Amino acid sequence: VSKEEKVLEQPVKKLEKCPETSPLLVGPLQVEFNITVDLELVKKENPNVQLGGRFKPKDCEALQKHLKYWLHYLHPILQRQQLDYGVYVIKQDGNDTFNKCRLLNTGYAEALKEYDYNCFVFNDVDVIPMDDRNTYKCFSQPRHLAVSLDKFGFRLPYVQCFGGATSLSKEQYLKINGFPNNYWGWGGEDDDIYNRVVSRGMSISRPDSEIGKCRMIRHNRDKMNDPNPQRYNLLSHTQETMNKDGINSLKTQVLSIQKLDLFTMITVDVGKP
Ligand code: BGN
Repeated sequence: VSKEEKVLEQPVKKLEKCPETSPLLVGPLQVEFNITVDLELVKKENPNVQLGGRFKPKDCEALQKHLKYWLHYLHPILQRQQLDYGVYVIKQDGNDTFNKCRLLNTGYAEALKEYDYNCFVFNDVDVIPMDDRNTYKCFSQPRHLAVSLDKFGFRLPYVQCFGGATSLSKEQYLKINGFPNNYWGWGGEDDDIYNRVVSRGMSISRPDSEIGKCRMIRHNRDKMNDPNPQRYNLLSHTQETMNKDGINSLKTQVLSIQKLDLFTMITVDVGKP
């Protein structure tokens, strides 16, 4: 997930440069001169190009700063864990209010179209495990992996906490009808998932607090990810809403699937609140 939901007191350092090799490149292109070109259409298809033909990448620092560290640490860990895995980065298109669970649900559905995965780890791009014995696999109960975050003083902030990085088998995920689609902005969606898990008779499994240590990359809150004032109300109705709201009611549009060197990038239109 390419937007994050945490606010931190520390000032964020200056934005870093884009990587030497852009992760967005697709390689060989078809170049033809017998097609009609409509400049109005070229303009529409390139909405980020400004007057005078100016362009400046704007999500570079997020993509690169967080994802680059995640890939650097996780790929070796996942291989040492001898997992049969794939990395999918699910990015919300546009600049409207963030909807994390729609992205996660879309990632689940798209990954399954490519391979018969039976386990799904949902990892915030800014959360990185500090011990490779924290196995990124599925357990007999849904697993909370990010149990001792540095930003919470390496302690679980509350027992129902189920955010940062979690794993659910396909069966466990389907049992809770996936994740809620109606949480916009920051907060509560992870607690809703917790409610779903418990209301289906499951419990949360966790590594111990030493093995479960994780670091979170410090950053300011993203634009369009303000705390959701509706989260308390939504959370009090999980039981009633979860059967009709979830993977069985997901309505997002996949805009692109890019196979890059170290991950598959899926860009998604999640709609608007
Ligand atoms: C909780 C948030 C979670 C968030 C954690 C950690 C809510 C719902 C109302 C009680 N839950 O308070 O979404 O992951 O903090 O930051 O705000």
